[in-house]
Amino acid sequence: MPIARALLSVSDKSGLAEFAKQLHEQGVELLSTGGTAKALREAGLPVMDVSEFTGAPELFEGRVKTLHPKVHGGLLHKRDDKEHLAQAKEHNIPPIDLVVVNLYPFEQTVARPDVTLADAIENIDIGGPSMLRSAAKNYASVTVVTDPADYARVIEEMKEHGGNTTIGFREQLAVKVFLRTSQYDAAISNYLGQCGQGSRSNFIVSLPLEMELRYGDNPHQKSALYGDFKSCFSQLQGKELSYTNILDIEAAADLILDFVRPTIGILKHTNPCGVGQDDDDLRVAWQKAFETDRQAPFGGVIVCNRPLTEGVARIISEIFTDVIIAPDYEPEARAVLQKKKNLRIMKMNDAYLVAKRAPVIRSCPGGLMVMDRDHTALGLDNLEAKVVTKRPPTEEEMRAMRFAWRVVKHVKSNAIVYAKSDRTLGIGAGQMSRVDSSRIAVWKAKEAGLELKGSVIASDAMFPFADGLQAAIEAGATACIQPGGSMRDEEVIAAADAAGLAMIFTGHRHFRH
Ligand code: 93A
Repeated sequence: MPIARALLSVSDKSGLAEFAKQLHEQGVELLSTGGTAKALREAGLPVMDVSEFTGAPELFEGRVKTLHPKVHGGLLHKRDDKEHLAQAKEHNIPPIDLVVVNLYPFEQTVARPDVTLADAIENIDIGGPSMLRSAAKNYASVTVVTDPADYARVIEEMKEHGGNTTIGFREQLAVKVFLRTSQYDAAISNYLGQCGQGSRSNFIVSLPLEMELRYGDNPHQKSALYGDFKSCFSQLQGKELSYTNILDIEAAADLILDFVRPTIGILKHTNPCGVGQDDDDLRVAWQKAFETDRQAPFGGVIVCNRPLTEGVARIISEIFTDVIIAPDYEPEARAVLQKKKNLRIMKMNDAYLVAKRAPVIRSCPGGLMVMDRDHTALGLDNLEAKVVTKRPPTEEEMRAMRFAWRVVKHVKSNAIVYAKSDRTLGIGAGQMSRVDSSRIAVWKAKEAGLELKGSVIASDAMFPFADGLQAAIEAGATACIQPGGSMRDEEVIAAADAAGLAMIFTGHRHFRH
C-alpha cells in the first residue's frame, strides 16, 4: 500500500518544504502542527492542521498539540489485524503512514550560557518523542523520519517501491528513532541532574552515544563511546581515535596532572615508559623521559603539561607516535606536527579537570562497579614525619622520592619505579610478583645504560618481605618510598638500616588493577 497520509511536525525545518513538495507530488495528504503547517502553506502546499484532523484545538501554549488518540491510534493500530481495523473504523481513526518529526532543540537550548531552567523545561518535547516512538513501534507499517538527512532516501524508496518504503529501511529508521529519543532523554536527565542533586546512577545510565569506535581492543570487538569525551579533549588533527587511544589518553592525562613542574611523559598501553622534567627546556624533559626506554615509545603516547614547543615537536616527529596530548601547542609546533597526517594531536581542555573527578566505572558480571578515583590521597604530605629508618633522606633523595611516588601511582600493579629527582631510570609494571617488577625495572635501566647507584625506589604497595628491598639496595638505591603496612615491616626496616638506606612509609597504597 502506498503512503497516503503523513504527519509533519518539525522544529528544524531544513529541507522540509522540498521534502513535503515531493510527498505531495506522490499524492500524500499532509497533516501538520502550527509552525510546520505555516511553513508548508508558505511553500504553497495544501496542509490540514492536526487540530482539524483530531477535532481538538492545540492547548496550553502548544504543550498539547498531537497528544491525541486519533494521532497515536492512527500510528499504532495494526494494519493486518481485523479487530484493530474495526476499532479504527468505529472511532473514525484513519491510518497515518509516515511521521516526520524532529524535536524541540533541548540540547541547543541548554548549551546556551544564559539558559534558564524555565527555558530548558519549555524545550522538553513530549508530543514529538511520543509520535516518534508510536511510529517506530509500528515500523511494520509506518515510516518514521527524524533526521532531515533521510528525506531524500524516503523519496527514492517511494519512487522505487510503488509509493511505499521497504520494511528493511523502515526498521533502520525505527532503530534511529529509539537511539535519538534515548539520547534526548539522556540530555534532559543530565541537565536536570546537574541542576538538582544529580546522582551516580543517573550519571551511569544516561550518557548519550558520542560515536561508534572502529573496534575495541581487537578488530572483532565492537565498541562505542558514550558521553562527551570531546569536551575534555579536542582532536586537532590525525586519524580517528580508537578505543585503546582513549584509554591511553586518560592514563596519560591523569599522569601529567599529578606534576606541577614542566613535565613530559611517554606511555604505552596505559603504563608510563618514562617521565622527565626540566624547568627551562622541554626538550631536556623529553630527553630524560625518552632515555628511560628508547624502544617502548614506538607507537606510544606522549603527554606534556605545558604548551608543546616547536623544539619538542621536531624531536618527537622523528619517532613514530600514536597520540600527543598537551594543554596547548605553539603554532610552530602545530606546523611541524601537521606533516604527520595520521598522528593524533589532542588538546586537553579545562573541562577534563572537572570530568576527572567523576568515579571510575567498570563492568562486572551482572552489572557495574563504581569507585572513587585515586586522586584525593597522594600520601606526600608531611613526609619528614613518615621516615621509618635511622637515616633520614637527604633533600635530593626527598625530591626524588616525591617524583618517583607520583610516577609509580600511574604504573599498573605491581609497580616499581627507580628514579632521580627529575627523571625515571627504570620502570617495572604489571607483574604478578613485586620482585619480578623490581627485576624488570633494574634490567630496563641497565638496557638503557642508566646508573641506579644513588637512585631512589618507589613501590606502589608494601614490600611483603625484605628480599624486594634487598634487591633494590643491591641495584644501588639509597632511598625507598613505599606505603608500609606489611606484617614484616620490622624486617624490611632492619634491612634498610643495615644498608644505611633511608625509607619513608607514606601510609597510602596506589594499586592500579
Ligand atoms: O509541546 S509538545 O511536547 N506537545 C505536543 O503535543 C507536540 N506535538 C508536536 N511538542 C509537540 N510537538 C513538537 O512541536 C514536535 O516534536 C516539533 O519539534 C514541534 C513542531 O512545532 P511547530 O509545528 O509548531 O513548529
